Amino acid sequence: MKATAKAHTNIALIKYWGKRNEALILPTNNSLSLTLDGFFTTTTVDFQENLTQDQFMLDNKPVKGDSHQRVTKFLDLIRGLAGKENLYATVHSKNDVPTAAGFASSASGFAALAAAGTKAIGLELDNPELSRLTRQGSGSASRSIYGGFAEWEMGNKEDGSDSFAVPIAPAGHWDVRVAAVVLSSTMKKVSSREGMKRTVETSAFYSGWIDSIPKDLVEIKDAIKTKDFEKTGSIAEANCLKMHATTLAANPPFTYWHDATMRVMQTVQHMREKGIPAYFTIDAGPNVKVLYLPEDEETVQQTLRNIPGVTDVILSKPGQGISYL
Ligand code: 2P0
Repeated sequence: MKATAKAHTNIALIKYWGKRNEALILPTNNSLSLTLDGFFTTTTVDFQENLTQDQFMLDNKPVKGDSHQRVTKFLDLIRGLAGKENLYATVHSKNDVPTAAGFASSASGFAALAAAGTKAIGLELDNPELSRLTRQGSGSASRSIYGGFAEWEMGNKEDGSDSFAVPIAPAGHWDVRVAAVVLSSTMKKVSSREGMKRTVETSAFYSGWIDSIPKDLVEIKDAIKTKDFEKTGSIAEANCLKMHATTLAANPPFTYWHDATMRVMQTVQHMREKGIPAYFTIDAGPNVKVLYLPEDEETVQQTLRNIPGVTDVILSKPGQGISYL
């Protein structure tokens, strides 16, 4: 009972930042992302009758502790759905996500685990069902089921049955590019889980963040549909700034930005003043992702590489959704 699946990571243009239910991973707002071809996880799940517990290997190394626990808890959900509670598995995962690039490998990781695990145990889930399951491993992973642009609908039911991602436009719809700008100092003191929890519970700006999301979503979906790059980029950049503003108004306050983060943000804004359409977005860490168009690739890459504190720039195109190998 073995299956292998591949999933790509995604970058949120409208951020997921807050949970209304931590156990089920139910968000306080819809989010929207672009799946990226440059960063992916490949996972093989093999359920075997003779095993007495799950085994998890990441990049050929056995994993124990919290990460193993998170995988086992997720496999419990799959076993529950299949009615095979006593069937354990070996899980082999390979991450083609440069950790330094500041992408959470949890998005591609849980999407690949959900796809391979359900197939291996003999479940046939459609994409909404797979996304709903994947969400319970890691929220942002629910969007990685699809290629191109996807929206995670928060839903409003308490059991989470209406909280899953839907496709907005496939990878082939629009060739926008993303540069992952890697900074020399990437230490992060507040995890995204802890950061969003503290923000929901204490930030004076949290209600403003939530109130602003519906308009951002309507406008960015229209901009994606009509391939309006300036509009897409400016909404994404402003949404990112709002998310990060909530952390400054939390108690205790915190920020994911470093000095080099600010330098990259200012350089991107400066590129725009020079006529190059480029926009930034930042997740729960100091690294910056820059959206640009293919014709500006050389200029954008060179400009970003010249910023003090930048150690690498990794380029990516829109990526595909889940595939089975
Ligand atoms: C996002 N982030 O929309 C946002 C933007 C970080 C900033 O999703 O607790 O690893 O596993 O649901 O998905 C990071 O959070 O959190 C994240 P869990 P996840 O991509």
